[in-house]
Amino acid sequence: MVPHDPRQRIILHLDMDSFYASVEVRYQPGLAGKPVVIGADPKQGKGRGVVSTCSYEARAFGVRSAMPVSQAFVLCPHAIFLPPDFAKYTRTSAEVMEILGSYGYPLEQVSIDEAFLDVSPLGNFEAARTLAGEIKATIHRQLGLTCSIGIAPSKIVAKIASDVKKPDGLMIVEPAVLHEFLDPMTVRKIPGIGKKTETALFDLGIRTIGDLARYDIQVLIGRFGRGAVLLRQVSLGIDDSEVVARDGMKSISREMTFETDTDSIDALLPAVDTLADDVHAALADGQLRFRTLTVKVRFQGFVTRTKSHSLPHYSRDPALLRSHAHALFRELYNGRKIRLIGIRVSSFEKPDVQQTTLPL
Ligand code: TTP
Ligand code: MG
Repeated sequence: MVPHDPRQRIILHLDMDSFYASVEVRYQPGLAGKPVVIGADPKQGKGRGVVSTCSYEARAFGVRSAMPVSQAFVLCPHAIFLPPDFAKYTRTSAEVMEILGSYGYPLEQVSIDEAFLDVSPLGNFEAARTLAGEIKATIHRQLGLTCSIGIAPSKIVAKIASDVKKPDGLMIVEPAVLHEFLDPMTVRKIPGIGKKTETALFDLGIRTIGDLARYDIQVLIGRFGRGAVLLRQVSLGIDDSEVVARDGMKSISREMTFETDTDSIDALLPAVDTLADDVHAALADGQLRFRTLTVKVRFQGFVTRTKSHSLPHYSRDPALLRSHAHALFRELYNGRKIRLIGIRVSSFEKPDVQQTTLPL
């Protein structure tokens, strides 16, 4: 037997499958096996707004997150279109996190439906595989939901791995097969690489993560600046960041990327409203009140600007949240095309001292 290297980390990343859609199916079992689309009302193809997510049955028709609902309606008119019910999703998310937390490893929740566990104390990847099977079975038994899990020596690779066998997947990347796993993959599989960076990399002749790992670093730095070093590290599977267990939440944020960059205020303001309502649902579910609101706008070309405002009192009033979000957004809006909008609330009222963990 090969002795265990104590510096060897084993990181598990879990991501729920078609999360909002699966939760709806759980509440309405008659929807099982059908194309289900969660998002704005498609209004027979005339609706504005975007798809939040959709079931894998709807994905077979080409429907995707962030796509205009009007387009989803064209692709799959017989789909069942449902409005998002954020309170339900936040509650279910808390249930998932509770199951994950119950194993006693450091847990870092990174979004409503994904989290990292640092399971290094298990000592080997086989034990981690067994644990992953238990977690998947428990979530399925208790919540009737499936998830996908990736296990790897670093957070970034675990996250890439959880995505490759979706839905209901389990992918283990041991150190010995790290490069075999990463090299043939398209660069788009790296979290954070969107269409723009992908195109810029293609222009340099870089298509796969292996291409990126071998490319002249000086040329990369010339093209991407400091980001190039990070890209190179990721391409080699290097990521020393720790799983940061958090006791209680510091902020709640939601963001939305548009299918195509837009400067239309008729598309942008409803997006701000949707995000504000989504944040409000999470606040209400966690019984939290905030003081600081931040709006983020990413323009075409990736220039990102944020504006914050601190209220004189703690609040979770949905109308106030919307109106301040609108005001901050209007300060940022300059007529240029926008790629992404985000809203974050922070500076929470101190919860009951007994309460050290908060549901999302
Ligand atoms: P994801 O984990 O990205 O997507 P998913 O869980 O729906 O599907 P997958 O099986 O591919 O993981 O996001 C989690 C939830 O976040 C998703 O169910 C809905 C929401 N979401 C949006 O509202 N808008 C978006 O653009 C995306 C990507 C997600
Ligand atoms: Mg998911």
